[in-house]
Amino acid sequence: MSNPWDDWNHVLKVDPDKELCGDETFEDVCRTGTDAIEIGGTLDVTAEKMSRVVDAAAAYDVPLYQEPSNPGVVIDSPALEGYLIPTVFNAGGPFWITGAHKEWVRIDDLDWGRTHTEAYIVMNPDAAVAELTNADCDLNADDVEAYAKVAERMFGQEIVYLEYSGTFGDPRVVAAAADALDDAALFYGGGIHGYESARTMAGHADVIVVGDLLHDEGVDAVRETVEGATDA
Ligand code: 1GP
Repeated sequence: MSNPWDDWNHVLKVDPDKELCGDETFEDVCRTGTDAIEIGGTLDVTAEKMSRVVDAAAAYDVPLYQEPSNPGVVIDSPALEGYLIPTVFNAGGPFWITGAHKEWVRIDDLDWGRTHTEAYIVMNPDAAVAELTNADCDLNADDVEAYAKVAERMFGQEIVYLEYSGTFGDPRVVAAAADALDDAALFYGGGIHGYESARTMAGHADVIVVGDLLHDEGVDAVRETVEGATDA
């Protein structure tokens, strides 16, 4: 069975709590050449902010996915191609592994056909996601490889997401995660800031995710990362 992300190299993550640069619009964002837009953020996200981004990007031809950080921000919109639901495998307690999910599955008529899960391995202890989930980020390449295997082989995860949010990760660790996986797709996110960094990580991961660059530098910088990912 094919997955939507089988053909992706590049995902742009839009944080609904952050502004776009200058007078850039969502039309500009959708024309960066990214393969998909993931809408989500760790802090201060609301359903209303989510809807604003989805509505603004709906008119353009890029698949939109919501990545909710908690059940309260999940929105139902026909403009969404689907949902990417994170589980933090190295969280400090069960809430971010099954606890939040146990609340989320109570949503009426949950559309499983459009729902996919991501096994997060959080690597940057200073990132908001690490603090929120109390993640154990003291992991070497062997640990990451082991988590990736647990995610794929024991929990049947189709996406393993190596999350260095806010900092550029160690390519050797990304390579180790890639080696550990047979079928699951490896997503890498964190600190990608231009052509070279995109190309480096896309040389190991199946999909690279670019986040802050959009809000800090804008669409031209993002376009370079699309090129780097495509050339890898
Ligand atoms: C964040 O993995 C993404 O969830 C992207 O990270 O913001 O550092 O690009 P950056």
